Amino acid sequence: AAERPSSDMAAFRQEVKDAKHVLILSGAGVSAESGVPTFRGAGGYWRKWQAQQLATPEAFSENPSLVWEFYHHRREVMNSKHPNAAHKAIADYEERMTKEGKNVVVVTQNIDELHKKAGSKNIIELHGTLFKIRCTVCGEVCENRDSPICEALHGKGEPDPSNPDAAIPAAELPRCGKCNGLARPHVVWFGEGLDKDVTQSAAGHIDLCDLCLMVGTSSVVYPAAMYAPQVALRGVTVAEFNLESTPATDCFKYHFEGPAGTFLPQALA
Ligand code: BJW
Ligand code: ZN
Repeated sequence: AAERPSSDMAAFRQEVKDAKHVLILSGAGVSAESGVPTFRGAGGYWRKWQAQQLATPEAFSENPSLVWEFYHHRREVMNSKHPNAAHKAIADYEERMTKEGKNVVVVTQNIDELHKKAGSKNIIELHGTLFKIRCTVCGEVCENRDSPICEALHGKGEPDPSNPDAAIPAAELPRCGKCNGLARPHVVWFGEGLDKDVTQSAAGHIDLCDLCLMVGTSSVVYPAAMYAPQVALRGVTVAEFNLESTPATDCFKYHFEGPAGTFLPQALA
């Protein structure tokens, strides 16, 4: 279809009005205007590494101290970050739709919890959250919002490349409250499967939604990258909100190129 995708906001708003089950897929771009760095692109470095190098089970087993510095830093950064106009538009929309007996669900790749902070209720966190830890020995998962998460990480994790590796002994890194095993962030790293319950409930919305918004994701990380194209294949409208086009753009009916914080409040008003 040569005319695809369209950027006709009035036409899209009419589809928003008619929808009964809306799936909102989000990625790092939705939090960019809150000052949270995205993964791919200039802001994606921590010291000399990109997230793709540190967000792996291999990196953690080789140097758990380094990987913990990285996640500790990102937890601390979130203390001063707040939801932006895009998160708020999504949360307000869910509230209005719920009152009308309709359904809005946010399926996010983000681990920053900004959708929750904005007031969204129906959230599926595909890649986990910064604020849970999981024991590498017994598997126990627990919420953890301590700042710092442990004494040894206090003041560590500065992103400037001139900072030395803190080389914290494993015994002083975050430990399991149950068995004292080494704990790790409860997030999904490259090469790891997503939680079965999480992918199953996401699949339900992919099959049932009658409108889908794809917000601030580069559409390169699987399985999340295939969700919106899958919806589009059913003939359901998908609208992409991004600063640029992505490998998935041509699958979609609408593409709104620009900051999500500007376009989502218009689209969902
Ligand atoms: C704005 C904006 C503004 C900016 N407004 N927009 C099939 C094909 C090929 C490969 C695979 C495949 N299946 C599996 C794989 C391997 C791998 C993968 O996908 N690799 C690709 C990179 C090639 N996938 C996996 O390993 C997944 N596991 C899996 O599939 O298990 C089964 C399996 C196991 C083993 C082998 C095979 C299968 C797990 C992936 C987990 C990803 N984890 C991370 C880290 C999470 C924890 C953490 O945060 O540290 O998740 S990686 C990182 O990327 C993070 C993100 O959630 C994810 C997606 O990034 P996102 O959100 O799209 O961010 P960016 O930065 O890429 O893009 C931002 C976008 O916003 C840009 O487009 C900007 O333009 C835009 N933007 N400002 C609007 N204001
Ligand atoms: Zn344990």
